Amino acid sequence: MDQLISSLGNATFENYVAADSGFTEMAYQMSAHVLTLGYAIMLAALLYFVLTMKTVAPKYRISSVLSVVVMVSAFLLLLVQQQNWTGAMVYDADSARYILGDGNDLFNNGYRYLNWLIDVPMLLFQILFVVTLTKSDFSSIRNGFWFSGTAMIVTGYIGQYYEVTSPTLFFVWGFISTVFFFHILYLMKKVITEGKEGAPAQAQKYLGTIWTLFLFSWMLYPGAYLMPYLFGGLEPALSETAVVARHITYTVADVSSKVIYGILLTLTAQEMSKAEGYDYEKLNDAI
Ligand code: RET
Repeated sequence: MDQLISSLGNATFENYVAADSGFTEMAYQMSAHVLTLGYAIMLAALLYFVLTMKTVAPKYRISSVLSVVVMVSAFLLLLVQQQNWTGAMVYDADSARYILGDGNDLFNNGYRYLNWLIDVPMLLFQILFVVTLTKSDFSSIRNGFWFSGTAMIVTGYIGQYYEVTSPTLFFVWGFISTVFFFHILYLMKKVITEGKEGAPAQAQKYLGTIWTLFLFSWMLYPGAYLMPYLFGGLEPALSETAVVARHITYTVADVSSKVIYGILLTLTAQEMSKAEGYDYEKLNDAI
């Protein structure tokens, strides 16, 4: 077993736990189930965004289109992520544990990071198609979102390879990523504050909720990145609880930051559409 551990190199801590103690039935299955729940929700929500497209005035529909793009990409990548989990582990009857299978892929969260490369810019652009900026320049905010979003993910993607082998590199890359994250939070706060000005009262309330949801759901990602250390202190914890906690955290974060966020933007756009004379509840079926 120790020899196996020493040959794991830059593999993420999930593999080290598999090689060290293996996973109990409960830890393995809960992980598989929560990963499955993740992609199933994306497919279901895809239908919501397609079917509600016409409940908002045409100029807001790009927001729904972006949600559709996010759902398709998240569905596919989360499906692959789930298969990566079940493909990497095998059941070992001798120890009654799930351990690393031989010859297959190891487990890696990288699919998620690559998914974010598509979804993070889309989610950030999305709100720009719903709100009207009163002071800031649309293209400079858009470029800031794109630049910092991409830089945050690429630096975090590099850092996650070192979560077991080099805590120093893991924290340095994580820190650089966090600087870009703060820039995104700053820009988003600005967009929401300006967006509230002149918006109907109910839309303002939704925008307030979107900011709270944004803070909560986006903070979960660095929490999941840190998970082996949240359970282990200065050393990464080889704990199956930490593995399951990471899968659950990512899934809650994905559902909140993509699906609930998209629904709240749809509701905001519906209110704004109504205020501009486009009330879907009063339209006839021909439209
Ligand atoms: C990383 C690395 C550690 C430091 C920070 C991170 C932030 C990640 C975030 C990801 C958001 C992803 C979303 C995906 C939706 O599809 C990269 C984990 C700060 C905020 C919203």
